[in-house]
Amino acid sequence: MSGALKSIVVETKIYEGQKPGTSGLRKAVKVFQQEHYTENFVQAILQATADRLKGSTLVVGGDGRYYGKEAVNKIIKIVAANGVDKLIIGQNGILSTPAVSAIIRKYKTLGGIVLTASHNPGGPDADFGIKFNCDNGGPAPDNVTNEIYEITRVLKNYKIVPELVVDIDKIQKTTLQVDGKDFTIEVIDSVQDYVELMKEIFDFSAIKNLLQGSADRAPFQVLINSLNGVTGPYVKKIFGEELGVASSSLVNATPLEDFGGLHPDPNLTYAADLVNAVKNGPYDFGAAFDGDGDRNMIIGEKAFFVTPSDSLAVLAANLEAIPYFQRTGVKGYARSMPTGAAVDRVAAKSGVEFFEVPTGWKYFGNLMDAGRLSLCGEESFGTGSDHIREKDGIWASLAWLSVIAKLGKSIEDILKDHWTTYGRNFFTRYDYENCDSEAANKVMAEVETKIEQKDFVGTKLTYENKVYIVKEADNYSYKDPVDESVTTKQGLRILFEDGSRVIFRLSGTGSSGATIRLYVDSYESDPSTFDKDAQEVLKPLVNVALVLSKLQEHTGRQAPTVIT
Ligand code: VG1
Ligand code: CO
Repeated sequence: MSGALKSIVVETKIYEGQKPGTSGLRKAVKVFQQEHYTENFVQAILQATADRLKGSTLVVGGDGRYYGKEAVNKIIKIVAANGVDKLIIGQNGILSTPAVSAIIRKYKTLGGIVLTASHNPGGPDADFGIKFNCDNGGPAPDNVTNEIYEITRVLKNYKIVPELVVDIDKIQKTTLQVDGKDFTIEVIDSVQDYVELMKEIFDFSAIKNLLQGSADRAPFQVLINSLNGVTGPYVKKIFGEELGVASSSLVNATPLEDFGGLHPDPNLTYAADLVNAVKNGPYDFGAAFDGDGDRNMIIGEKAFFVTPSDSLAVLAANLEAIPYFQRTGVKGYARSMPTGAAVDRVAAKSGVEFFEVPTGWKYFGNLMDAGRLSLCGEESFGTGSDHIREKDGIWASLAWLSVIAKLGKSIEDILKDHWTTYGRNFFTRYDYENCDSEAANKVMAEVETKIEQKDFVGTKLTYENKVYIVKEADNYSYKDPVDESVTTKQGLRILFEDGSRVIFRLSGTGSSGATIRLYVDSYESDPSTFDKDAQEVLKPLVNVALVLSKLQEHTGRQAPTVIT
């Protein structure tokens, strides 16, 4: 390809429903494959950046799922036609979500396009997704995604350079002439920038010493499962090459277009292989990550499960184990609203500022940008810090290994000590996936009608001999302390006098039907309860929630699809 390239304008047709959810636009691959569908959405993203687009640099990459490369090739052509100066592309179209965030920040780009449906399955009959991250490296906030959506509803055409073809499998930098001006394409190593960042944040030699053991201490054995998602190459580089972990302990570490048929969601159900291997094997530590690498699950010896809410709290209490925080200090902690409240107690004890935000990582960004937030997390296996503006699975596993190296204890002992100091928040989430939308709406309406009744506060809800008195109930809304924007209808909450909480939300990441999420959180300070099974402790509250919502009646579901 040589000489001058020219853009053309393609008349298009409008597609309904290009509304980004909790994290980008997620639909079946077949939906994205429709003529103009992907092009429309990409053009809308670019138009939403308005006058900042001309002369800018953008990043693109994704989790390697089916349709990713085709989407990259389309994006190259559309970006070139819209007056962008430079496009940075992960080799083979591969970049984890945290890596995109890191690259946006490092090279000060206008933003990045992330090609992923995250933890949703991949392949020709599964899901694809497109997400836009802004110049702070974080997921576009609501005002930007609303703008993108509004543009998709009126879009008449898009611009494209049909002849522009680039080999994205080869690391290279090329400058071409497009419409009489320079357009540069840089295909970069997918892992290098991210690995450099991790080495600045963590003490790799301390972690390596832990993993390799010494004369008086056995090696600390880890098993890392990438679920055939994007983290494979990052894991091989960091855990394999840098930290010396044997490749036999780094499993499913090659990104596959269909994740090898796995559901790349690191929880007890979908990462059961990891759980079983750690339960029956010699391992001290197990970690799994989701398709795009922003989620993590951490388990200890014999598959001792660390709930994400506890994981956040333990890291909060031990941040001084990590060199990055020794340098920056600890500015604040935050969690999403449904996340178990364990970190609240660490914040209260240490006097560090604390925030509760709606579900979705985009709500943490403003607080981080304002220098008020260092560490945050979500119950959905998301943990991260202000080193970037996305949650970060590999970061979380390195953070845990740093804490373990510092404390010299097993994961189980670290958790038990934590509960002894702070008490224990028991947490569970029930997911009812792929319900009929109408039925799911009925469940939500049932709860909303009840909690709106004037005398609902003070109501006693009972299960066997347990009595819960309603202290407060609402449809959660949030006012951002930085820009004062208000976000409403973020989940139905029932707060009880003893501090327990029950929350109902509809998922915003599915591609069809509706997923109902029921979150239950309660606090115990009595040490004799700490060893109990969370399901047993929370059973009365779960039942109260099921009766109140008539969930089983409305949906016909006797049991959830996934229990966390
Ligand atoms: C889910 C999680 C939420 C998370 C989001 C994106 O959203 O509950 O906490 O931020 O996924 O994660 P929802 O609307 O389905 O509950 V990821 O790793 O899929 O980008
Ligand atoms: Co993800």
